[in-house]
Amino acid sequence: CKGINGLDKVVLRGPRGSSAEVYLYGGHVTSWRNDHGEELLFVSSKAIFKPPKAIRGGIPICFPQFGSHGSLEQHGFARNKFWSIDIDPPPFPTNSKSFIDLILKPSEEDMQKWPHRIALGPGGDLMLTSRVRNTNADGKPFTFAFAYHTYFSVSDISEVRVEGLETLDYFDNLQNKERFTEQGDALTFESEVDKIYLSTPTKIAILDHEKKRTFVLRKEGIPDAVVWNPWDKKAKTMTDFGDDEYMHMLCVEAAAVEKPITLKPGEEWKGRLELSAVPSSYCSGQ
Ligand code: TA6
Repeated sequence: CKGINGLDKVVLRGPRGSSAEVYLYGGHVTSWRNDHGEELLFVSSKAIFKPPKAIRGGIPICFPQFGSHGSLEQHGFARNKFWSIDIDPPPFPTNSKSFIDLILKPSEEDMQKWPHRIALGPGGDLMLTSRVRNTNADGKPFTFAFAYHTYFSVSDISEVRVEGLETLDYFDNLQNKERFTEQGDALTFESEVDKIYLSTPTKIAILDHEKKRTFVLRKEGIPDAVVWNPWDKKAKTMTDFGDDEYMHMLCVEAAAVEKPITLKPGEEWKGRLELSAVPSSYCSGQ
């Protein structure tokens, strides 16, 4: 169905009786609601739904690079492009009856194409799977970085903990991307954070005290994780971000950044992220 500014909006719905829903603009998930219809993703009230500006929130796909590499556009072109429905998708394992297959082709004549499946699972889980195959006929390898830049909606960032990244090494984007080692406790937040955690476990948990809710990320083929909150000062510099919205969001992003992925001709990479939101009895300060 037609969405904002002509961007095709697609809606995935959960099974009968469930209010689970996923909204998509192109390859960009902009809403994920649980069985009770509660919104689980953050999208700024000032988000711009008009390419080439990426929508501020939801799950932008950063591809084929992460970050700004000089003249290349920040976080790659994928999140600013129009995607199309893939009528001949490759096999994607899914136990969901509610899914959509999309394809990103940078241009008609370009041989490269990147299939992507978004599925709403039986319990309202959200599954994203992306495939990248090197179809270069000239024998050249294809190297890329990747991230599902996920904006989670939280009640109050000062009462959120992240578990699963303790003791890991990370690059700190706020300290010249220098490498540090995380301390042994769960992460808590009281100022701007912009860290790329390296070779993280498959499972990462984000505990929201007030909502008594835990987001669980399970990822395959995507070794790193970026944690980002702009906090107040940085938020004020972003025209598509409300001044106090930083209190109600946290980005925890499944990413392949430290070691970009290189595919020889004919080789394929598959990345998969499964998100769930479960009730939790976490008490802050535990
Ligand atoms: O996810 C971390 C990050 O790379 C931050 O450095 C910040 O730039 C954020 O992405 C948002 O980037 P964007 O281009 O969407 O404004």
